[in-house]
Amino acid sequence: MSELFQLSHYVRAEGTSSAGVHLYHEQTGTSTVISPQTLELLKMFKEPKELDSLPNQLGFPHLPSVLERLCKDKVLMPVRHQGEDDATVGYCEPPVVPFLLTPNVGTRARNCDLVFVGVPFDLASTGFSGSRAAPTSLRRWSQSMPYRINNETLRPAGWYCVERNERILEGVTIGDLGNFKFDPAEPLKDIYQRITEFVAQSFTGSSFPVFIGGDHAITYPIICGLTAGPVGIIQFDAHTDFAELHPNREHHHGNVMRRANELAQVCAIYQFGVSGYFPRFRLENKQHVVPRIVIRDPHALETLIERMPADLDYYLSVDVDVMDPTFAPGTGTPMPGGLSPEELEAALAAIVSKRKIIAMDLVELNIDRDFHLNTCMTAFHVLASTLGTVFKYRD
Ligand SMILES: [Mn+2]
Repeated sequence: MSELFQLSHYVRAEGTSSAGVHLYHEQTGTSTVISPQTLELLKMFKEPKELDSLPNQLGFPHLPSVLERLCKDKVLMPVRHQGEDDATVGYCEPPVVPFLLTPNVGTRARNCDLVFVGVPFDLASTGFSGSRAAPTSLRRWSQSMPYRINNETLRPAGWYCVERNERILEGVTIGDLGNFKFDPAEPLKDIYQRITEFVAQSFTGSSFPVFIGGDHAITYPIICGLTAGPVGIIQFDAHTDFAELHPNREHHHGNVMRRANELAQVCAIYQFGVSGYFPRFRLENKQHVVPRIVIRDPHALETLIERMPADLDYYLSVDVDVMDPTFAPGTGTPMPGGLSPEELEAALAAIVSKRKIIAMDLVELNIDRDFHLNTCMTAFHVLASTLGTVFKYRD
């Protein structure tokens, strides 16, 4: 099989003149003028194609030279085959159904603006296991929002949101790296170590990664690999996840934030939506607990956000159990009296529009406990809305 080529993510159509259609390449900063006929040819390369697979009846007298020029101008780019020269792909298996049906999977996902990764790990859950199925279930549900390229601009079309009366994620390229692979018989510390290595090798550029758990234990090795800091953590969770650590044992989903609190690069941990009864409760040095009454009062929430350092990068971690089990029964350790999806969505929008988020995870979505996929669809809705806001305010 000869090499596959695809329309570069960085090319957009700027308009037409008597000379033809003007293309601009965001990465090289160069402009190219092509004929309307060549534009039709380019649209065939929204999906990967072999150069010599094009039908002869396209009517181009000099098709090979046209293609050669498009490749020289980096309008058409070769698609590297999965795993060919990229060690990081070895950490993942390709998705059965990609998030939002994006064609950018495996290696091709890496340079996208928004990159999904599944971490189907639930071996550190003290409650019900089952969150390992969440990445694939969310992907299936996400098919209701298929990723499309705008035929005029050749850029990602995004989606029109009725409630906001605006398009979200327009122009944002989206990829799916697949699911992080591990052997359930591996020692936990080895799995965590490889998650850290994988994250450190995969996210060195400007991509915004979204990690879909899995249980909450994955947040610690992700942060270790993602940044040397300084970083703040914004956590939405019914629990603090500050249970005591035990010497000679790995962390689990119930004490993952106590472990994160030990990291030098973590400056602060803001915990939104914590509830429950504790025999003993003492805040640790970096820990800020934000009760639900503050989240439900827009003015109180604004005041709190103003107190969060403005020049800090933040990692966002959303545990679906912060929502009430009425809306989100599909979780390993449900807690009554939680947020409604609207309250969660509004609070997330208020925060991510004012503070810089560098990456996020969505954890503890337990499909085995998820009757009628309530939690899956609710979590996906909140996730799509939040990512829309993140990219609206991103530099
Ligand atoms: Mn949690």
